[in-house]
Amino acid sequence: MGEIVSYSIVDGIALVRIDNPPVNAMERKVRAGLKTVFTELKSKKGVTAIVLGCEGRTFVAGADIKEFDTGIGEPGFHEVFRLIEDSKVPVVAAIHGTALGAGTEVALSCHYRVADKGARIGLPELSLGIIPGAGGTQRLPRVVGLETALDMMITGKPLTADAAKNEGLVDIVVSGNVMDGAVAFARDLVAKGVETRSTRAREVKGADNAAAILEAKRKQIAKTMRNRRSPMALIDAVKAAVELPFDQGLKVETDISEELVGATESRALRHLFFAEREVRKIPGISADIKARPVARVGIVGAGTMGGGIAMNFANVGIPVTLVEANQANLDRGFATIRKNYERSVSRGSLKAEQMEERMGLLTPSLDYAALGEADLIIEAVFENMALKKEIFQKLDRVARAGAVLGTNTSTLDIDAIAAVTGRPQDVVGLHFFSPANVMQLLEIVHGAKTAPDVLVTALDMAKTIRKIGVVSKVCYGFIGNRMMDPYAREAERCVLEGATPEEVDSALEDFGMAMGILAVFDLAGVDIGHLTRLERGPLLPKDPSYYRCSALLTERKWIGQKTGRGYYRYDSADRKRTPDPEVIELFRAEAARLGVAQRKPSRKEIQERCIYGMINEGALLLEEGIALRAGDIDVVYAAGYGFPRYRGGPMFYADTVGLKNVYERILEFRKELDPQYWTPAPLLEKLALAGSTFAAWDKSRG
Ligand code: T1G
Repeated sequence: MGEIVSYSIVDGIALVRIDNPPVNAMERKVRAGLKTVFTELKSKKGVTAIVLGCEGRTFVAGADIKEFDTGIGEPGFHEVFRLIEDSKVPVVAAIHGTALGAGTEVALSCHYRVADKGARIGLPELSLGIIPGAGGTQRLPRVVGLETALDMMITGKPLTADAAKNEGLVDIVVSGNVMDGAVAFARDLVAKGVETRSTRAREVKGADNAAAILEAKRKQIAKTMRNRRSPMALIDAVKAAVELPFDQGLKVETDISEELVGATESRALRHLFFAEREVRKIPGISADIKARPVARVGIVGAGTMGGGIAMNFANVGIPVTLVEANQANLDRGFATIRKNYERSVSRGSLKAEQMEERMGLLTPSLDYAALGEADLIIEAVFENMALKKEIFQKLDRVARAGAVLGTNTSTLDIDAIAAVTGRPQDVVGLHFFSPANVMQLLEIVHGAKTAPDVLVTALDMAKTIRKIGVVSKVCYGFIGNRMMDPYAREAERCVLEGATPEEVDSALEDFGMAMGILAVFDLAGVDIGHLTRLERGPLLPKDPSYYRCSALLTERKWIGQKTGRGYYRYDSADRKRTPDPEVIELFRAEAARLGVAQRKPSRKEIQERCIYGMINEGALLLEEGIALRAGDIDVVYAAGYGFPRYRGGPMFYADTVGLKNVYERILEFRKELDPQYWTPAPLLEKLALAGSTFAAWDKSRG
C-alpha cells in the first residue's frame, strides 16, 4: 500500500490521491497528509489546477467514527478544508462510490465536483446522533440551497450522481474512470481561464424564505424524530448559516458538534453502527470458510411470510420457485406479492417494468420436485412442528446434495427439525420478521449440527438481500422472541393490575418503542402469540394470570385489527386505535376472579418492568451462549423489534442506566411482584456488583 495521501503532477495538473482502505475514512493521518500536500502545492510552480480523488472502492465515506471516542486529533477538519478552499488554483473533487459525511464536506471545500455515474453523495450524520461537523451545515446550503440542504441532512439519504447534478452539488457526471474525467474537466477550466470558486464566499440560496422553511422542518422533526436532540440541533446550525457570516456559523456548528458527540444519543447510535458490522464475525469460524453459492432459491409456503421472503430474492435478481399445497393458496400468494409490488409502483419507489421483471423471477409450483435445482430452500409454513418435520422429510428427498435447507420457524427447535433429515449439517434457522420484504432483521439460528459453511452462506445471503443477519443458538424463541416474553408478560400484567392498554402502550412509546406491545399484538393478531404460547404446554409458568388478557381476547375472537377489535377498537378506515371500555371491564372482572390487587402502575414502573425484564433475559442469553454478544442483542432489537436506536438497544441502554440500578430495581420487583419472574441473571448480578457493563463483557470476550 502506498502513502495514505500522495500526489503527482501531470502537465500542470496535480493529482492528489487518498488511499486509506477500506472506505478512505478521513482519520487524523489522512488530514495530516492532506495538510502536507496542499501546503506543498501552494508554493509549487507550474501547477494550474488540482484534482482530489481516492483509491479503492469509494471516495471518502466519512470521518473515522472511532475517532469520536478518542477525540478529533490535529490537524482538524476546518484547518485542512480551509487550506483546500483557499487554493489559488481550481480544486476539483473526483467522486466515486459513496461520498458521505466528511467525504461530502471535503468535496464541498473543493471548488468543483465531478462524479462517477454510480456515485452517491450524502450527509448521514444524524444516523450517528451528530450533525455534519466539518463545515457541511454551512457549505451545503451555499451550494444546493437551504431546503435541499436541510432535506439531505435530515433524511441522511445520499443523492445519486444525477440528482446531485440537478441540485448543483456536482458540476458534471462521467462514466469510466472518474479521475480521468476530473482531469479533463480541470484542463477545460484552465483552458477557459476559469477562476477558483470558494464555497464559503457563496450566498445561502433560498435564504429569503428561511424562517418558514426552518419552522416547517422543526415541526416535521418534532413528529418524526421524538426524544432526539441532534435533529433540532441541526436546524440551529443551519439557521446560523443563514443568519451569520461563514466563520461565526462554523463556530456554532463546532460547538453543537462537540456537545452531541459526547451525548448518550450519539454514543448509542455509534454503538449500533459497529455492532451491526460485528454481527458478521462468528468466533471460531475462520474467514477462509467460503459460502456456498446461492443462485436459485426455493420456498415452501406462499403465505404472508413465504411471499415476503420471495420478494427479497427477486428484488436482487435471484429466481425463486414457490411451492404450495394447492392452487388456491398459490394464486392467493402470488396475488399478494403482485399487490405489494403495485403499492411500491404507485408510491413511485419502483418502476412498472421492474415489477414485471421481479414477478418474472417467481415461479409457482405444486410439485416439490421443482425444488431439485435450488441452492437454498426456505420452509415458511405456519408454526406447527409436525407439519415442519413432514416438509423437511420431503425436502430431504428432493433437494440436491449441498443445498442449504432453512426453516422460518420463530420459536421451534431447529435440531428436532434437522433430525428428520439425513443432512442436519445443511439445516439452519432463517427467522424473517413480518413484513419479510421490509423488516431488516434476519435471525440465523445455528443448530447443533449446522455446518460452518452453511452459517457463512446464511450470513452472506443476508447481506445480499440487504438484511442484517444475527446468529442465535437454539432455544425457545431464539434471541428476539425469548426476550419478548418477559417484556410483553409485564405489559399484560400491568393491565391486569389496573393500567389501561393505552396507558401501557403510551408509556412504552414514550420510552421510544416504535409501537406499544399491546397494539403490536392487535396488528399481528392476538391469537398468534396465544397459540404459539400454548404449543409450550407444560413448560409454561405455573401462573393463572400469565398472558391471561391475550387468552381472554382470543377466546372471544377479539384478536385485533383483523377483527376490528382486540386490546383496542379499530372502527375507522385509518385503523386508528381507540380504547374499548368493554375490554377494560373484561380485564377488571378477570383480575377480581384471579384476586389481582388493583393499582395504577406509573409510566416509569411500566417502562422499567417491561424493559428490565427484557434486559435480564438478555443477560441469561449471553451466559447460556445463545447470543454471542450484548451488541448482537442490541442489533436484534433495533432492527427487528422497534427498540429506539438512539437508546442503542436494551443491553446498551442497561449500561447507560447503570447495571447496579437495573439489578437493584429487579430485586425490588422480586419483593413487590411475582418472584418467579424476577431472579436477577447471574451475569447481570456479577457485572452489577463489579460496577461493570455489558460492553466491557463483550470486549473481554474479544
Ligand atoms: N469510520 C470508521 N470505520 C468505518 C467507517 C467510518 N466512517 N465506515 C465504514 N467503516 C468500517 C466498517 O466498520 C467496516 O469495518 C468496514 O469499514 C467496511 O464497512 C465530521 C462527523 C461506506 C456505505 O456514516 O455507511 O463524517 O467491520 O462493512 O457495507 O461531519 O460503511 O470490516 O472491521 O459498512 O460496503 C459519516 C459510514 C461519518 C458512513 C460501506 N459517514 N459507513 O458499506 O461496508 S460521521 C458514515 C457506511 C462524519 C463529519 C462527520 C458504510 C459504507 P469492519 P461496511 P459496506
